[in-house]
Amino acid sequence: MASLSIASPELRVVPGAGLSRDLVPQVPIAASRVRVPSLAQMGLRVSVVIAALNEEQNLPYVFARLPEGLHELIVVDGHSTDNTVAAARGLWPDVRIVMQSGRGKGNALAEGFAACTGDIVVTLDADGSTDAAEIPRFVAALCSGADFVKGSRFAQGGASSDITRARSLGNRALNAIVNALYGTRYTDLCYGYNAFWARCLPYMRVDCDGFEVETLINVRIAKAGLVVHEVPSYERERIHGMSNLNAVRDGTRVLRTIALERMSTASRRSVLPRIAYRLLTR
Ligand SMILES: Nc1nc2c(ncn2[C@@H]2O[C@H](COP(=O)(O)OP(=O)(O)OP(=O)(O)O)[C@@H](O)[C@H]2O)c(=O)[nH]1
Ligand SMILES: [Mg+2]
Repeated sequence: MASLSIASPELRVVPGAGLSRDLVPQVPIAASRVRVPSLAQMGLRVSVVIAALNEEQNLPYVFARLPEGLHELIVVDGHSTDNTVAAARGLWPDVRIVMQSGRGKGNALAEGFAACTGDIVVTLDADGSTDAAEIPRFVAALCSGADFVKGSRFAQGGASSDITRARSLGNRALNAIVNALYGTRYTDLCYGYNAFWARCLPYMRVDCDGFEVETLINVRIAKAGLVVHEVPSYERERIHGMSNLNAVRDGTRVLRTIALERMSTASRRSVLPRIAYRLLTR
């Protein structure tokens, strides 16, 4: 793991062509199977982890954009009450289904990560908002020297037709806090489209339940001093169904996570942060 440890976190936005909106799936799976260069030919075992809660109707769009040559596709089902699991199996016969034991996206990703057997792990959403056809660009950034590759809607070439103005402002404020605390240059702390070498998992130790999971991962990656690249990503609106995110509730959880992570570091050095940390985690 020595190669992962560097003195200070380095965050670079990887230059790349702007994302075409043509990448956004408009038609169901049968009509839109997209050919992209084989990841298997590159000799990389890429595991894709998708947390899904009642996404039966969106899975055809999501799976249609998956590149060929994946090592494994893992869908972590969050006790869906629709036919998410059957739909996944019907669309992708080799899919590995993980039935999450707890609740929330954080718990789902933790259990999905535990099931991964690939060299590279990619996370994306099941609601059709993230485009799986972008995966090769994430993998290319990992191969060019990054330990962790963050998708960013706000890096040059990225965009979102989904995020509201209020959420965008909140995200920007949270970026600013984390960047000030850790000397990073994250532009999109709360985005669920990311990729990393599986060897980074011990640094993440995902142990949260909810939508604060991306923040927790980003902060722990920064604390470990791993090399982070950002790649521009285009997010569209969820295709079917309702969002599970509540901006105030989940924004508060993100803030609490940032505070706890900071105190857990500080508490190793002095008494007051240790007391505050214990009170907050009781
Ligand atoms: N397994 C599992 N998946 C979840 C859970 N909550 C959300 N997800 C999935 O996590 C992904 C992101 O959730 P969304 O509800 O789309 O939230 P969001 O993308 O942050 O918010 P929007 O931009 O409003 O869509 C989707 O694929 C959901 O199906 C959960 O408790 N368990
Ligand atoms: Mg969504």
